[in-house]
Amino acid sequence: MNTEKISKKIILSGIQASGDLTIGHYAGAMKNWVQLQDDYECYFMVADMHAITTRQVPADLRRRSVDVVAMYAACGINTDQSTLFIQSHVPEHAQLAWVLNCFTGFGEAQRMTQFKDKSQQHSENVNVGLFSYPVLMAADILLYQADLVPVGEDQKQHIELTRNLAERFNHLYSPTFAVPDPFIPKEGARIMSLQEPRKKMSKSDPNQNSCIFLHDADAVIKNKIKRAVTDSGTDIIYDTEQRPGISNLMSLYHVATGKSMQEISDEFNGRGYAPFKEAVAEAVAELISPIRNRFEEIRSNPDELSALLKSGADKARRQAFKTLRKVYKKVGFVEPS
Ligand code: ATP
Ligand code: LTN
Repeated sequence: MNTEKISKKIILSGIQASGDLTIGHYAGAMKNWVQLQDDYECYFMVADMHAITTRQVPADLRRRSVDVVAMYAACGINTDQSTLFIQSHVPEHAQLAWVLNCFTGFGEAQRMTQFKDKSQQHSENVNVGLFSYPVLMAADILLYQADLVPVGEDQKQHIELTRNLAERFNHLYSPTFAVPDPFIPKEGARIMSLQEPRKKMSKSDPNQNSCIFLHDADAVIKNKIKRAVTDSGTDIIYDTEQRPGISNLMSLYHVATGKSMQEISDEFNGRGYAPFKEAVAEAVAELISPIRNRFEEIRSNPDELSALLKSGADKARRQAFKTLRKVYKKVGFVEPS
C-alpha cells in the first residue's frame, strides 16, 4: 500500500481590514474560498498591513480586523481545516516584502491601475506604502508557496506582478517560489455599486446605499435593492455595457441563487423591473440573514476567536519562516548563529 501522503495544493487569499465587508467581497472572494476549501490547503488572512496604506482610525482597524476573521467563519470557512490569521501577526510578510521591493522595477509598480486609482482617490496621502502595496501582496502569496489565489477581477494585475516576481527570483537564483495562478470567477467577479453601476461596489464608498454589507438587516437590504439604479428600458438581459444596472442585479441574483444569467433572463425578461427587483431583494436577504446571525454568534465569543487567531498565526509563521529563510540565504544574508 502506498502510504505516502499526497499533499494538497495551496491557496492563499485575503481581504483588507479597511472597512466593513460587502456582498462584493462575498462574491469575489469568500464564496469561492468556501467552494475550494476542501480541495486545497488554505490560508486566509486579514490584510491589516495593507489597510494602513490609507488612513485608518486605530480603534476601528483593531475591531474590524477581528470582524473580518469572524466574517470568514460566518460565510462558511471551516476553521478546523483552514488557517485563519492576521497579517501583522506574521512578521515574515514585511520581511519578504522588503526583499521583493528590491526586485521590483519602479515603472512596473507605477503601472498598477489600483495604485493610479487610489492615488487619485487619496490625493492628500499618496504614500510609499500605497506604491509598494502589490509587492507586500506578492510577499503574502509567495511566503506560503501558494498555487492558487482566489480574488475578484480587480486583483488580476497584482497576481500577474506576483508571478513575474516569483519567476524573476527563481531565475536569478534557483527555484524558490511556486508561481501562483489567479482564480477569478466568471460571473459575479465584480459586483458594482447600486447607485453608480459602472463603479465597483466598494466598502469605502461614502454613499451607504451603494453597498450591501454582510451585516445589513433584511429590511435594509431590501430597501437598498429597491432603490438601486436601473437602466432605461425594461429588458432583463445581461449586458454590462448597455445595461450596467440590471446586469449588476442579475449578478447579485446569480450569487444568491446560483442560477446562470441565461436562466435568470428566461425567468424574468418581459415581466418588468419591479418583480425582478423584488426577487433579487428576497434572495439576497435570504443569503445574508444566516451569515449575519452566525457572525453575531462568533463575535460574541472573543476568547474562542483569539485562540483561533493564535493557532492560525503559529501555523502560518512556521510555513512563512521556511520560505523566508531560503530567500535570505539566497540573497546572501548571513544566517544568525
Ligand atoms: P476598497 O473597496 O476599500 O477600495 P476592496 O474592498 O476592493 O477595497 P479588499 O478589501 O482588499 O479591497 O478586497 C478583497 C477581495 O474582495 C478582493 O479579492 C476583491 O477583488 C474582492 N472584492 C472587493 N470588492 C468587490 C466587488 N465589488 N466585487 C467583486 N469582488 C470584490
Ligand atoms: N489587495 C487585495 C487584498 C490582499 C490579498 C493578498 C488578496 C492582500 N494580500 C494576498 C489575495 C492574496 C485586495 O483584494 N484588495
